[in-house]
Amino acid sequence: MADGERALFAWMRCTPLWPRCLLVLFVFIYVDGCVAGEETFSAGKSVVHSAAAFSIATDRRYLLYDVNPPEGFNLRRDVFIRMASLMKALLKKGPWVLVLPPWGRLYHWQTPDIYQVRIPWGDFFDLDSLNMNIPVIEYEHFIAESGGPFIEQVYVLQNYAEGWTDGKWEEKVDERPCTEQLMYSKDKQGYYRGWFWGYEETRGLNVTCLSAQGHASIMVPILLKNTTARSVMLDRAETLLHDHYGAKDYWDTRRSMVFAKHLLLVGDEFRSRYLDSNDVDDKTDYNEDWTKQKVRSGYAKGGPYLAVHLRRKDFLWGHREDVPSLPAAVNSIRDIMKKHKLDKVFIATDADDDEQEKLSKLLPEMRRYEPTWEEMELYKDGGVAIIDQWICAHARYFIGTSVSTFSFRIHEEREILGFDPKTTYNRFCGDNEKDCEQPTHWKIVY
Ligand SMILES: Nc1nc2c(ncn2[C@@H]2O[C@H](COP(=O)(O)OP(=O)(O)O)[C@@H](O)[C@H]2O)c(=O)[nH]1
Ligand SMILES: *[C@@H]1O[C@H](CO)[C@@H](O)[C@H](O)[C@H]1NC(C)=O
Ligand SMILES: *[C@@H]1O[C@H](CO)[C@@H](O)[C@H](O)[C@H]1NC(C)=O
Ligand SMILES: [Mg+2]
Repeated sequence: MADGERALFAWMRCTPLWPRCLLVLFVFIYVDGCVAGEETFSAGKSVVHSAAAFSIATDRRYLLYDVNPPEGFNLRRDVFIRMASLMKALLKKGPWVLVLPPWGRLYHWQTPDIYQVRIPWGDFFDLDSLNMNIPVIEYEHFIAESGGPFIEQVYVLQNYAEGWTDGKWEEKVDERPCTEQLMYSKDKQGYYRGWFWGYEETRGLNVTCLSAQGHASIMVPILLKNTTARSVMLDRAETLLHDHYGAKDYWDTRRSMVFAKHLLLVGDEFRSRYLDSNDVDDKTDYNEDWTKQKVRSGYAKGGPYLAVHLRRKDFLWGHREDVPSLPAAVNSIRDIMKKHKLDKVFIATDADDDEQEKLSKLLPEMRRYEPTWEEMELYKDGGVAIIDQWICAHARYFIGTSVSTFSFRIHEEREILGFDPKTTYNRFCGDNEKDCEQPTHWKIVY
């Protein structure tokens, strides 16, 4: 796309919201003077669209974060929500921006010969939509804007070594000796190197361990009073809890996590080609502006297929009680298809080749999204996971796997689209599981 076209495109995307676009410039000038009002960044009230808007804000501080390396894609998406609520608390006090931690080096993203580090959020999510909730920038934007690959203060969060004293819960944060081996080491200049998302040249100027117990916003006083660093990274951010799990703030952030357009198009194309599914017939039309998307629960009908998320791999290890064998899963699938008069079934799974082969013998009519090598190279494991989730989110009926965050994110997507909870909060039972409790319905809050 030529520059002129890109500018026009950006303008066109801005057009329906143009009073807000102007407001953004105003907001940034305002923020620059350090007088950001409480309402400045509340969800849906401000829209940050253009790079021009960013360059005006020079005094802002940067919040960076990372998550325990073994954690997968879908728990990381949950930690983003916790950081967003911390950001909302910080924005009441001054101009902060959240730096999105590049994706990569994830345990499950092992497709050979495909380079999967330093992946920007824009490859998976729509940045304009994220920015309508809280101000966010990509890591490379941070390097350019802040004057180099330096993070002034790294706080490594950890639990209290002594656990909860007296079994009494209280919220607290204290500087403490590191309880685990520090994943950062000093270079010749005395700066810290470590895993900064594959950016080898990035350094932390100071690394300190903090024991933290509480909700994400307990970090507000620390960030405002205990450090003057302009860029602060919270490593092991999953240590912090949700401020308001399942409340409006949670859902606002969750709704802002709109998938990148090119992935939605691939999913929609697959639905229409193989599953007779389209938004008009399925009643799953959605507003491109998530702040305007609001549908009655039960309005969405979904495409004429059953969608299944069948988590395997590490979920099989240790003979988890709540994960079914393949033959048992296929029996359940057949029952559901009969009961709901569906003759098509879509399967999303991380099963290995051997299990995939078994599955296709047991259920020859199943449909899967199978990317070509070129598609895999383009979308990567993360994009393919999103395409699978998007297709699952549009089915007339969905069944997932117990305690899989991959399945949980599909529940939320269906909740946003307005599906009847009965068609969403379902999971397989283990072959010998006694109390097969079904997933909790987290009702959307607007
Ligand atoms: N494409 C695809 N990938 C999957 C599927 N199930 C699991 N995965 C991969 O395995 C990872 C599972 O890890 P995670 O996101 O932590 O979810 P959880 O472990 O199920 O809670 C995902 O991020 C995907 O990379 C699936 O149905 N389709
Ligand atoms: C933050 O500063 C206060 C006041 O100086 C101090 O009491 C507290 O221990 C500090 N907290 C951390 C985590 O450094
Ligand atoms: C590093 O950060 C800690 C915690 O904020 C602070 O106490 C310490 O003085 C800092 N060290 C340096 C060398 O700036
Ligand atoms: Mg996981």
